[in-house]
Parts: sequence; structure tokens; C-alpha cells
Amino acid sequence: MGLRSRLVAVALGCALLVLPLAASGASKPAADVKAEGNAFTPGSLKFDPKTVTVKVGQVVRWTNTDEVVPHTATEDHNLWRLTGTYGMTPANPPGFGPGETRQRKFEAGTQHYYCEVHPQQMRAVVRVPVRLAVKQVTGGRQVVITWASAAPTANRAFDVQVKKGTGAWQAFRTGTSKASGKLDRHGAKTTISVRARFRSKGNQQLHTGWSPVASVSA
Ligand SMILES: [Cu+2]
Repeated sequence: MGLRSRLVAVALGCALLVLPLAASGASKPAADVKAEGNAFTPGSLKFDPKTVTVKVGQVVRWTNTDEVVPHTATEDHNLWRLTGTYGMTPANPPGFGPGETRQRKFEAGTQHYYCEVHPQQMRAVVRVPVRLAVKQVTGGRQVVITWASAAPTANRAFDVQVKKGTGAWQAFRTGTSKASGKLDRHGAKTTISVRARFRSKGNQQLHTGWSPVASVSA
């Protein structure tokens, strides 16, 4: 094999190594949360920070900074659950252990979660507003609303609501598996507000809170 073809082979090999990482969504975290505390020091068990706000499609990473105790990050309705096999005792469920990390790419919603090992002490929230963009189109404008970076996994869906000016919230999408949608606008501009939530497709009682409201003039 000549030098050039060997270099090509090396380059291809590198590309093959890198591609699966990119495809598996190994994105750099936009927010880091410590699952911390000492089970023997009252008040020290917590998620830190307790509230993080990230954009649609961004990753939140949790790190167990404890010495001995497992933790989980579990959405209040079990819509998502980050756990592990460390530290099961008769009294406590397992979780991810000291030094371990877990991460998740987020969709819109106000997503309350807790630790299954310390459900009284460890509660926190990930806030994710929808993304809005306005496009000029023939005869008017179009608001592109993005509430997720990809279609949801099986048995998950989204509800999306829109408010025009000071009007009432109205359903824009209910139980959709799509990640974005377009709202056509004509005539005078007004403030378009949008909020979305993540939920079970089969049981619409199991949902996150509405996302923080995002607004745009269109
Ligand atoms: Cu915990």
C-alpha cells in the first residue's frame, strides 16, 4: 500500500471511530448538575443547581459527586429515568454510583425530576422553552416552532399551545410525534406566545409542566 492510500485508510478509520459517537448523540452538555450530599449530614443531599434552563436539543449531564451513595434522576411521571446498578441495599433502590455520569438530550417542557433513593430530599427541574423563528413567505409570515430535536421515543408525544396577543391559550398540536410545526400569519403583527410539554402518548395525564413561554412578534 502506498503512503497516500495508507493515509486515506487512516483517515477513514478515524471517521468511522468518530461517526458512531456523533450519531449516538454524544453532544457536549449545556448544563452540568451535581447529585451530591452525604447521607449522614442532614440537608446535604441535593441536585446542584436545583434549576437548569437549556435549549431544545441541548444535553444535561448529571454527575454523582457523593462518596458512597447512589442517585437517580427520574422524571416525576417516569417519562424519562436515568439510573444504574450501583448500591442496592434492602432499604434503597439502586442508582448511578460515585463518579458516574448520566446525560439526556432535552425537549420542551418544565421537567420536574427526583432521586428514587432520596425522594424526599432530592428534587429539581429542567426548564426548556420552545425555539421560535419567523420566516417571510408569499402572502405573509410563518412562525417555525421547534419543541424537540427529533421525534420522541415510542409511547411519547408532545402537546403544543399558541397564544395570539392577549388571547387565550389554544391547542396547536395535541399528542404529536413531530418535533416542529409551522404557524401561518397574515395581517397585522402581534405577539405570538408558545409553550409545549412532553407526555406519555397513551396516558395524557402523565405529562411534564408547560415549558417556559417563548414569544415572538409575527
Ligand atoms: Cu439521591
